[in-house]
Amino acid sequence: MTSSEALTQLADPAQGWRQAVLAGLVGHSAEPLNCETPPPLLGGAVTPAGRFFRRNHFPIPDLDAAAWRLEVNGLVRRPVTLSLDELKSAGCESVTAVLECAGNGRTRFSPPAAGEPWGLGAVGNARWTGVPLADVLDKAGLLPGAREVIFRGADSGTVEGSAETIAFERSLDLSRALGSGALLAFAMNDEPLPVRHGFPVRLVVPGQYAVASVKWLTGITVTGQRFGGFFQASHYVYEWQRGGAVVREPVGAIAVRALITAPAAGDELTRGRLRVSGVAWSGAAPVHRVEVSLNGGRWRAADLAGERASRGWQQWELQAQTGAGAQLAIRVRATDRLGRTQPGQPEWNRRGYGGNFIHEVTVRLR
Ligand SMILES: Nc1nc2c(c(=O)[nH]1)N[C@H]1C(S)=C(S)[C@@H](COP(=O)(O)O)O[C@H]1N2
Ligand SMILES: [Mo]
Repeated sequence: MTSSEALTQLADPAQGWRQAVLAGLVGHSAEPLNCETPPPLLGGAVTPAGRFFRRNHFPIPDLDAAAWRLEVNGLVRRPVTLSLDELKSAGCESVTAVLECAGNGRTRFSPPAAGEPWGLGAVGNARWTGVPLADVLDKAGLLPGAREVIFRGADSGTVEGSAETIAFERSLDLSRALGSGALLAFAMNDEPLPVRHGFPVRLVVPGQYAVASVKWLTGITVTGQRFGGFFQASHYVYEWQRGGAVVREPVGAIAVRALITAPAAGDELTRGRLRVSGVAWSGAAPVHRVEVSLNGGRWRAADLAGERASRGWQQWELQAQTGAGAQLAIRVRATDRLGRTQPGQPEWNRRGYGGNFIHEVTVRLR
């Protein structure tokens, strides 16, 4: 047991659940805490921490900031153990970035895919502030043979198929660790990171599915091998059925997606002028185009609103007319600068990752 593990308290699951439900989140489980944000609560430039989805595999550790240490070791010239003040003194940067669970949209797959039953709200956008991971690795000095960087969280528990207690661990290959703008973040929307989002320090890897963004970070190990941990090699791997074979591929860049945040499904609107708005993002490149279709009609371009986003989501809106029917079905799809558009039908995979289904909202007209 390391010193930081010995000092771990656990957050109260009943309280975590209550807070989430009061904030309007949809709860899937209290322990571990798994909750998502209904799309109408996702409008806006950033997602307030209170409304941000929560995704956990194990009980939430409530770490003592004064006792917290980050160990950086493995294939480095100068292994170090950093206190929070020492880490913060390494200089800080901020980035607004989307975190999206790789399983977001999973319940739309048919036949059903295995895993947490996420609708479309396991996503949020926040301004993260912290120390660039590349600077910390640079200070430690990578040794020849370094290939991957393993990140360890203070949370642990058992997973299916084994009685052994394991920590939450993930790795990044060196190019992503150094080149993706990853931060060791200690602030979310300019406030200290809440306990449930990784206090005191989490990794944030912009553009990658959020499983990469390890919370309650206590260890960084540089290795010459390929990391084969449970959350790296067993789960969070696409299992595509292609040509009679199963093709495995670890989840990586966040797939392009748009959500309608207003109006909400089931709203009753007055016929005539219509304003549709929402958010859109892609991990591979900034959003280039957002298109809306009304009642299955032609795709028309929405206006990109607010600031042009690079790693965060892009707000968008469309002004139109409702038409005369009793109902209106509104669909939206996004395209990024690499030309990736949301597909009509995302490719099925056993665990239902990357389900960037087109969002459709139906409203009533009067
Ligand atoms: N230590 C730790 N980090 C973790 C996880 C976890 O269970 N433990 N879950 C990951 C997954 S799958 C997701 S989607 C995001 C969720 O981050 P959030 O709860 O801050 O929204 O955290 C990632 N980092
Ligand atoms: Mo996730």
